[in-house]
Amino acid sequence: MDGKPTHRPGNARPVDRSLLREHKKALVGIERRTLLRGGLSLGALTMLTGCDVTNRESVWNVLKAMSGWNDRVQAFLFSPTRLAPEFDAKYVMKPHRFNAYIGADGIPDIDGASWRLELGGKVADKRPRTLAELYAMPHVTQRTRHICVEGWDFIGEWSGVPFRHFLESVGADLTAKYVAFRCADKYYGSIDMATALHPQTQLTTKYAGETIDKLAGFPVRLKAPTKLGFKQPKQIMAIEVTDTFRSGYWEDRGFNWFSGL
Ligand SMILES: Nc1nc2c(c(=O)[nH]1)N[C@H]1C(S)=C(S)[C@@H](COP(=O)(O)O)O[C@H]1N2
Ligand SMILES: [Mo]
Repeated sequence: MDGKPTHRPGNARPVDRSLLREHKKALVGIERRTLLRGGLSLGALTMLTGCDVTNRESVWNVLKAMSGWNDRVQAFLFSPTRLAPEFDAKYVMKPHRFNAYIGADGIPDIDGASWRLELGGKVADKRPRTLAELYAMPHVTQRTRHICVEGWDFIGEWSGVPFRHFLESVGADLTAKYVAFRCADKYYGSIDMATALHPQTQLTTKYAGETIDKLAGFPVRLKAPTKLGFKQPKQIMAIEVTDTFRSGYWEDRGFNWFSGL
């Protein structure tokens, strides 16, 4: 990946049929490899096929092919050190592209002054955190591609507290298996600890340099660019560190829990 997107956000290219056919061939070839039977990650597929999974149509094809794959094998292939590609500022989509299971009209208004982040499970210091406390923590900025399982994507710029730093600051047990989230709009989800500790996973407070609005997840949302959009909860109300598997809103509707690279 050379940091250049293969298309401008929102500017769909015509579907390249020959590319799709090549994909099919590659997939069949990979399925024959005994070692990998049963599961593959997006990252592994990129490496093995040399196909550009950052292209809109190929991402969609890969996702469709992935949907039946087994979470455990995918997690096995996940590399905690492999980074999602980052992009130049000129590709950042403004305004931010919104998506949620409810329409924009249904997104709750949250009062930042009275909002508290609840902490639960294997966390030493469960005192609820204020937004001011989160704002005071060190922030990093990333320009990465957000990929939704519905088949669209955009490049955005998110700033936030590295999630590893946040977890350490509250005394979370980093050997626990999962981190689970509950949101203001009844959305919920969970990620594996390796993803939680990934260097690009952050508790986001800003989009393109401005405090995120409620559509982008105010007061805080998770950004985990090694995961699909639905693994990145917005308007977080509670975080739990746990060894007990917790499902998610879209996982309960049939999507693959791992859903990442
Ligand atoms: N609270 C909440 N978080 C959510 C969702 C949602 O419906 N509610 N949708 C998920 C899905 S499917 C996607 S693609 C992204 C969209 O994030 P965006 O609006 O910043 O593009 O948010 C994810 N997080
Ligand atoms: Mo999504």
